[in-house]
Amino acid sequence: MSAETKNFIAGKWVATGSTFGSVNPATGELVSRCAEASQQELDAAVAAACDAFPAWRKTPPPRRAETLFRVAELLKARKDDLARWITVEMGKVTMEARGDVQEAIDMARYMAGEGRRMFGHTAPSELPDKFCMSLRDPIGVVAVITPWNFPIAVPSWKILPAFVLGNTVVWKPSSDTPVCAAKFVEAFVEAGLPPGVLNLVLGKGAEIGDALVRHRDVRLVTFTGSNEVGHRVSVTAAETGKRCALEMGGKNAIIVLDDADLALAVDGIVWSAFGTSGQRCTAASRIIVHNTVRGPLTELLLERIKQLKIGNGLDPPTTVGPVINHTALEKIDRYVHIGLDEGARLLIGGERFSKGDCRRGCFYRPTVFDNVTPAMRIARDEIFGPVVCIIEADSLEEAVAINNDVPYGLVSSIYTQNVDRAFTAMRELTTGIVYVNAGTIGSEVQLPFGGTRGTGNGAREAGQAALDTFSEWKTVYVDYSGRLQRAQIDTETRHKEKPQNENSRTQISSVRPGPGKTAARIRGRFPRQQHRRAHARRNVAQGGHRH
Ligand code: UN1
Repeated sequence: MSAETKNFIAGKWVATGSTFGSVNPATGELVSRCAEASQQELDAAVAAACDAFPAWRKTPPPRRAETLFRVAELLKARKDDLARWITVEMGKVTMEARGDVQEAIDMARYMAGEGRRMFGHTAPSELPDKFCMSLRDPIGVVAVITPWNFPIAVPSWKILPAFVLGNTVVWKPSSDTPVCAAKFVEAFVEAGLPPGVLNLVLGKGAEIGDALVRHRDVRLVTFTGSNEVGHRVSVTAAETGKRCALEMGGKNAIIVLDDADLALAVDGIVWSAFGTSGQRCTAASRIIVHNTVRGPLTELLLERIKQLKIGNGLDPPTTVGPVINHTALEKIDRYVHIGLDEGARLLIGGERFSKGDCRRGCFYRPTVFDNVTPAMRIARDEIFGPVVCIIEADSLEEAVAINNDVPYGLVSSIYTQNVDRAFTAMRELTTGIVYVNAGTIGSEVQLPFGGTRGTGNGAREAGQAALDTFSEWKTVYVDYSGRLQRAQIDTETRHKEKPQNENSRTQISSVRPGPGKTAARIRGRFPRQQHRRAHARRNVAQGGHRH
């Protein structure tokens, strides 16, 4: 068990009057008592983030990035320890917990690299002697609200780009994984992040999370979690005039065509459907299979599922850990009964697993339904557990149509050995992420992550796209003509101008050093001041703006 887990505000760990417990889903044991933030701590956290913002935003980005590089090193040194906390607090098996930490290390390195890039754009102007560019500016105080299924990786997708771009953060992690959150914050503290740049508030979403989204000094809310809560976040953000980036549910499918390598497809299905016990927004919960290969695919799949080992994620042979809590367990069980009532056929699983030590935890058997039709609720709703539906299709076109016809649009995958079909699918699948000959999980930090339809609101995380989510574009026009130049207006008259006289600027600028002439001598012939005076005279004579 860990000592009491506290809030982190303005560079200090802060206890409060009331606490809540974090519980190990594999054993039911208490992991830590955690200090629950009230409105008072929330206000202090937002005030600290506001106060820290001016200096942090003016810190040169390469300096900000140095802190991120140090965070990467600290996470790397603590990978085993952090992974252990992840398994203890949310249940995923050790190998996956290490992947969770690795994803944050990768993101820290990638975003730290942005400290020396963070490219803006230059574009030509329609007017002479005018320079145009766009630059990235931070937004201000960012509210970061994160789920329990990736207690380190998902927060890193939000906090690291926010920081390199010069924002400050108030972070409310899931109340199921507060210890992992505090451990992540420790890495930032040791990396030398200035006080107030990162603040942590612990508590329930409905209370402290809602107050954070509502807070008038928060400029951007970035949220990953359920559609139900995401919708509320989005309404509150709109009411209070904030930007908001949402990452929500999925009902991801793997399409298996009749020319697919079936053994490879089964590897992808087992990993995508039962990895993290199906508790990824990227998990595969639908298999859309060509009817001619449904039999052999199902047989291979059931064979592989029988080899999975359910148990505590800390035990090396375990391949499927617990689900997060009893509420999740009940929801999964409820959906299994909905599936049976709808007429789907249960092939394996469909019940809790409570053998031996598992009786104390929240375990559910990997579950497969077939005879599922696209209209059934188990084929449309996000269950967020180890449950997968097999749906038949007669063609690529039908498979794609079934894939696209759900309220979510995060990931789809297709197994085929035909390059024409693969490219057709890449074009026609309407999800934010598409895999060919790989399952639905395995996103990498250097590419955009996010989905269409009910999965999100268009914002993306990771990759270069994250920079747009966490910054404002500032467009800068520099007019060095020394006169009023009107965009869209003075562009029209220029081509009608009469040939210019001897003193005109065009002539000046057209002089090039010829043989025996040097640039310095030419500058000497047309000194700056003389040039300006000539301009001023012409401007007066010609009524202002023209040459
Ligand atoms: C999530 O499920 O919330 O591709 C994130 C993946 C991981 C990220 C998952 N890299 O499954």
